[in-house]
Amino acid sequence: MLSKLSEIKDRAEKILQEADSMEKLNELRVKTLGRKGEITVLLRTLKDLSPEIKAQMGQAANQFKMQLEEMINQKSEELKQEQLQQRLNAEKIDVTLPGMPFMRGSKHPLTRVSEEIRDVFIGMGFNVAEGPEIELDYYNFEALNMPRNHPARDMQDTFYINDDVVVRTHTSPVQVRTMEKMSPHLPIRIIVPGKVYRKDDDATHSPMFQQVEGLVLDERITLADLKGTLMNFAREIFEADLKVRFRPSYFPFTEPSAEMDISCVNCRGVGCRVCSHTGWLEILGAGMVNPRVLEYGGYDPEKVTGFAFGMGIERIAMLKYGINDLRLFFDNDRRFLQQF
Ligand code: 2U9
Repeated sequence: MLSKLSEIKDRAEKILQEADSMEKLNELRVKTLGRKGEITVLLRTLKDLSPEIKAQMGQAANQFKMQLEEMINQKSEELKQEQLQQRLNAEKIDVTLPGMPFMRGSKHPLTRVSEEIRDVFIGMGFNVAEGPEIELDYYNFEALNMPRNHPARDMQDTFYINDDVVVRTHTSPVQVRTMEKMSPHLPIRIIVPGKVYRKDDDATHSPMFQQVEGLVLDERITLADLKGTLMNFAREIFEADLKVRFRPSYFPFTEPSAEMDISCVNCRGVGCRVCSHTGWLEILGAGMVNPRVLEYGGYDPEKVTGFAFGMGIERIAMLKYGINDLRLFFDNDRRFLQQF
C-alpha cells in the first residue's frame, strides 16, 4: 500500500516538474485527484484493511493528497505568471502613438441662448420655474383671460388632446400655477423657460419652439420697472449701448401691452436687410398684468401690480448669431452645430 502511494507520488512529482502547460497540469489533477483518480481509488481500497492500518494509511494518503493539490496550484500559478511575462515581452506598446480621436459634443445653440437669458434674469433676482407641457385648458387659456370662443384658442393654432386638455401654446400657465401656489405671498419674480407647441409649420414657424417668459408681482410695481428690467436684459444679452423702444400692442393677459424693439445689432440702427431698413428689431412682448389675471391667480388687483413678458428663444438666437433660417436649429446638421 505504502509502496503504491510512493509510486504514485514519484510519478506525480516527475510530471509536475516537466509540466509546461495548463492542459498537462489538469491532466495530472484528473489522473491523481479526480473521481476515478489513482489516490481516490487507493483510498477506496482502505475499507478492507484493519482499523489501525486503515487509520495510518488513510492519514498518509490524505496528507499526500493535500500536498499534491498544493503543488499543482503552485505550479499553475507559476505557469500563469510565465505566460503573462511572455505576452508582455512579445507585445510592444508604443506609448508615443497618438490616441484615438474621440468626438466632442457641444451645447445646442438654443440651449446656450436659453441659459444665457436665464443667467441674466437670475442676476436680477429672478427664480426659474417650470411646468407641464400637457396642460389644462384652464391654465393655458381661461385663467389668462382667454375664455371659450376667444380667437386665440383657434383649432388652427392649438393642439387639443380633448375639450379640457391642450399641448401648451405658451409657458404662461406656469406663471398662473406659481401665483396659485404663492398667493398671497409677495414678491414673485420668476422666469419660465420651456418648449411650447402651435399648429404652425413654415419657413419662419415651427410646431415646437422655445420661450422664456417672466412675471414680477409686488406692491407698487410700475411700467418703469418693466422698462428698466427689459432694457437691462437686452443690453446684457446683445450690446451694452443699444437703444430700446416700446410700441403699444395687445395681449389678453396684459393691459397695457407693448412690444419691445432694440436698435439693429447688425447695422446699429442705420438700416439694413436684417432690420428691413427700419433700424429696429422686435425682440419681445410685455405688459402690466391684467387685473383679471391677478384675480385668477389669487391676488387683489387693488393692492398688487405686476409686469410680464415673453420672448421666443429661436428669434433671440437668430439675431444674436446672425442665423437666417429657423429650420437650421432642428436639422441637427453637425456643420451647423459645430459652430457654437
Ligand atoms: C401671466 C400673466 C401675463 C406673458 C407675455 C408676451 C407678452 C408675448 C410672445 C413673444 C413671442 C410669445 O414667443 S412668442 O410668440 N409673448 O409677447 N407674453 S406678455 O404674459 C403673462 C403670462 C402669464 C400670469
